[in-house]
Amino acid sequence: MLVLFACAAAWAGCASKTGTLPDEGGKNADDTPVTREQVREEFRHAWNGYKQYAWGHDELKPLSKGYKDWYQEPLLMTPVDALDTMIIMGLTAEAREDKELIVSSLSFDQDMEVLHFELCIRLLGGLLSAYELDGDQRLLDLAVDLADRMIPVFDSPTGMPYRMVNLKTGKASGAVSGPAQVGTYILEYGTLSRLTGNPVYYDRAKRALTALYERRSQIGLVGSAIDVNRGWWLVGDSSVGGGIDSYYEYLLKGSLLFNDPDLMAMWEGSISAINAHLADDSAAGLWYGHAGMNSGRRTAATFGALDAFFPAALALGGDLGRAARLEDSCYRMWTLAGIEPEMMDYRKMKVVFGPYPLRPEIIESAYYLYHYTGDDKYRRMGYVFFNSTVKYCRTEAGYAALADVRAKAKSDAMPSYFLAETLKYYYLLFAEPGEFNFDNVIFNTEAHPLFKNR
Ligand code: DMJ
Repeated sequence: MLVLFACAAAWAGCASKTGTLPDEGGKNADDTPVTREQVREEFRHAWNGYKQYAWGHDELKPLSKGYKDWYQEPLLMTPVDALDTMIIMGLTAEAREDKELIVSSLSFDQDMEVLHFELCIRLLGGLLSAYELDGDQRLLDLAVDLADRMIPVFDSPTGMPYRMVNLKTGKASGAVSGPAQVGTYILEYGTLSRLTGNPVYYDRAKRALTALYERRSQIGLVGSAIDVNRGWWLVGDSSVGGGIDSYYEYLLKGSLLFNDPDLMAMWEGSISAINAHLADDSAAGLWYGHAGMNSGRRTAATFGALDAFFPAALALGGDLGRAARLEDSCYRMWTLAGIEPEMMDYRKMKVVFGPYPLRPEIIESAYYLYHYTGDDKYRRMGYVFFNSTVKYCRTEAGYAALADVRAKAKSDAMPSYFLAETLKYYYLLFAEPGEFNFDNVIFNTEAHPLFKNR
């Protein structure tokens, strides 16, 4: 833990400079400064709502003041997802109480079918990261138990995982999958290999990533649905958005976390195809749209909240120019309706799908860009994002997703990633210089930091 908080090197180059927010659509946005203490208080507000109304369950329902469990038995989605955020924010009492709940009541010995992707990024990632920050062996034991129950998903003819697994029997199912659900495992399973000395976890995850990469089209793109038994593409629509996103993210992050040149070569092969065929660069700014994986022809000029992780990926991959231009576009997306829609048409500058489920990606990208450039503009974007989230999503019991950003109508959900990712990235964006060492870690796609070189 000490290493993480002590080193100031991550902040080199972050001397304050000033930049301007993009003008378009941002004129009335509230960029009143926000402090990390305010973020910490809002985290406590959300956590207290969970504690009061959903304790021991997966997620808070912030409007009806109840709870939601994903499956027949709770798997503590919110407590596990939130634990490392508490540690990073210095919320010691909350972290102690949360950890006690987890180690005393979380059991994966359950006869139920679960989504491998979601349990991997939220629970396996959360347990591993909390273990690395806190050192409690019981967290690692839970992580090993979970991974050993899930690993049969990789036993397909192609090595690409099935989508679901029964935690008791190991029976895997769901052969129709997509790139994100095939290729978002190397960070968590690889970290487990490093911590246990057992290479099997890393090997399975890498084999899956490689099998998917080998099935890219001649122009280097992947589609959005694939049969993992036969290795055939079922849907050829290509983008960097939902369903595909974290496959690309894990090629890059896996190569950096494990110094793996094969993964780096796959990232380099992928990013050149993405920039050649998905980037849409015009007077209206830089966007990344949809195209056919074989033809490269534009199929839709849409971009959404999930695509907004891509400036962070570009920045981490060294392309600060495109990263900055794309984050400017993302800012326009946010300010179109005063808070971020799930999907917009960037040629018409129109919202096409209106929910805001408290997503983190745009804030993650502002944090990465602030880290790499030191440009104060990214903190001011963060102020706009944070102030509108408080204004439109805060409720008496916590935070609520929006059903539609145009009407600002709320919906009865507070996803666990709001505490794992959204509030963590706000906190880190507004943190003190030297408080957190970005360069020591790689964040998994759920914002759980995993250590490099340990
Ligand atoms: C998170 O669970 C992860 O970031 C995932 O990769 C995509 N969606 C959500 C947050 O929007």
